Amino acid sequence: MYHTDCDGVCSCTIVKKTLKYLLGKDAFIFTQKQGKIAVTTSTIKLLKKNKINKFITVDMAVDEDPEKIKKIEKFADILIIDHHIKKADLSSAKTTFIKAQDFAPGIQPSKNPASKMCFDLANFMINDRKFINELKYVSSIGISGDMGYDFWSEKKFLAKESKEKITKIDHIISSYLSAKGNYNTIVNILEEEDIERKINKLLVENKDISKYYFVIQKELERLILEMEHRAYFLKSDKGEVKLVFYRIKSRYSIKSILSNKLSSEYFPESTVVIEKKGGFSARNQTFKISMNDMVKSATKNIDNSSGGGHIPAAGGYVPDDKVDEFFRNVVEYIKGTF
Ligand SMILES: [Mn+2]
Repeated sequence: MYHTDCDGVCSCTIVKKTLKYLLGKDAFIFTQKQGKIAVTTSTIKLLKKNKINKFITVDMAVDEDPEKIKKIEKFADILIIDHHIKKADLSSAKTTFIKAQDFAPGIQPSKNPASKMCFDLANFMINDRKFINELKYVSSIGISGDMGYDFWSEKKFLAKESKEKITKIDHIISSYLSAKGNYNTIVNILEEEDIERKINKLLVENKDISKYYFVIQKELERLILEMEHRAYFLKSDKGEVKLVFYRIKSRYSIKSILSNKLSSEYFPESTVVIEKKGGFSARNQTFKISMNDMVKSATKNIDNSSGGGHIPAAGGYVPDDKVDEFFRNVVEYIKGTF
């Protein structure tokens, strides 16, 4: 089970290929609905119905709801590989729980995408250079998706000169996921043997996939054009923008792409929150304000809400009629930081 974003798709591909390599078995792969970051009740039913007795989750904050994991432990062994900030310790006789903050304590967990962790774990077990390089290539796309490329090229894990090409592939994949949501389609492409050589043909020049890049770019342009009069801007006495809170309407799952873009290109010093139908995506890449803490605090008194993530990025959900309350809580929180 994998997260519905580029890092999730790449993590899933790495684990699926590794299982095939080591055991000769093809894993059954699936996602939950966008934004459902802990295990849902329907997932437990699905696993039971298919008599699954080995369950692996990647890039999912399943520790947000430990009870659901306890239920799955009754019929399956579990492996959890994730880099969201730890909320509960799920380690047990049945569950192997690997969080970035324990796996690599010296590295900011948000900079250690699940694809990088999955790659490192596979690398411990496999000596085949060619196979490992294929996994590394897939991990580079996932790392780019979680905005970790520069960090890992400074650490000499990734090549600086490949950044442009990998970023482009990441953007094509992320656009396809947000417009179409056929996550397994991308995994099926990325798991191809020799994918680095084939990726132009299978993805970049494949119009059924890459056309969505332009669809999403156009939608981003529209939303950015309308932002000036639709978004709320909280400013300091000196006139610096401290918070952009933007409620959008769009037919695409575009919140995190938009918040990434606004935060990196327009408001690198501010907090950016994008909300659509109660779902939200928050970003602040200064690392001075934790989005995880902000979101937890702003949702804590709202029933049926959820939220959390990383220091620079977090997401979650509040019921539609509670968005105003959530908005006020976010404004109060940011006011308390300057
Ligand atoms: Mn991730």
